[in-house]
Order: sequence, then C-alpha cells, then structure tokens
Amino acid sequence: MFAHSVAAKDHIVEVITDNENGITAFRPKFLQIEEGDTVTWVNALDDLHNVITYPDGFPAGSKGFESPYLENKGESWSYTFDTAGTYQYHCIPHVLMGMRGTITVSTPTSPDKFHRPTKDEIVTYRNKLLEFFDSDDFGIMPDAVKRNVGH
Ligand SMILES: [Cu+2]
Repeated sequence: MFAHSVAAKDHIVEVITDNENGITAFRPKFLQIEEGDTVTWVNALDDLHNVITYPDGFPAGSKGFESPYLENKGESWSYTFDTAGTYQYHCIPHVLMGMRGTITVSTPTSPDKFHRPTKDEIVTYRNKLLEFFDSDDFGIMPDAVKRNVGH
C-alpha cells in the first residue's frame, strides 16, 4: 500500500557503455527511492542492453521486472516500484562483465506516522525533562518539545 502524501518521483539510471575502458555499467549503480516512484533506464550509446531482476533479486509481493532490449542511444524503459524492498538487477548481454545495479524501495513516511512518546516512555526521560521543566506534568509540554521527545 502506498500513501501518496508525497508526490511520486522520477529517477534516471544511465545505461553506460564505455568502450575506451571496456566497461558497461548502470549509473548510479545503487539507488534509493520510495514506493510509487518510477525509474527510467536510458541507453547512453548505441549498444545492446536490458534490465532484468535476478531470479531471487526482488521482494516478496513483487514480480520483479524485465525490460525489452535497448539498442539505440536515447532508447529508454521505465518501471514503477509499487512494492518496498530491494531489487537486484543486471543486463543479460553483460551479466558476466558485472553489469548490475541495486534499487532499494522504502515506504514513504507521513507526518501522522511519526513516533509520539507514550506515558511510559516519558517516565524514562523524567529526570532529563526535569532539567528543563519545573513541573513533571509533562502533558503541558510545548509541542516543539513533545516532538523531540522519543527521538
Ligand atoms: Cu548491458
């Protein structure tokens, strides 16, 4: 489930062929995104690549992904990540050359999910709080202080 309290973002991964150095790569190799975001892989040169998750390289509840082959410079393929977890993928033609990448998808955090301290937790901070407050009636703490307690 993804709450669209934060707008979904688009990310670009360049699909690199570096003939001079004999390297093929995804750039960035590691990418951290949020549920609902879309990643677009863009072929940087005329060369044959694809993106495909390893057979066990995606979280439960996801089917992983497999793109068609990109052949020409500027050709691209996009995938929207609806399931949190880690996706490890590679390129079929260059798997033996180590052409691989990782995308970590986290669940968006909405302000109403932020931790609010319980009464029991407040008790564990009592001595610290008394350094700042004359009373231990912490129910009347200013909101700014309440927000910081528990972090
Ligand atoms: Cu490739």
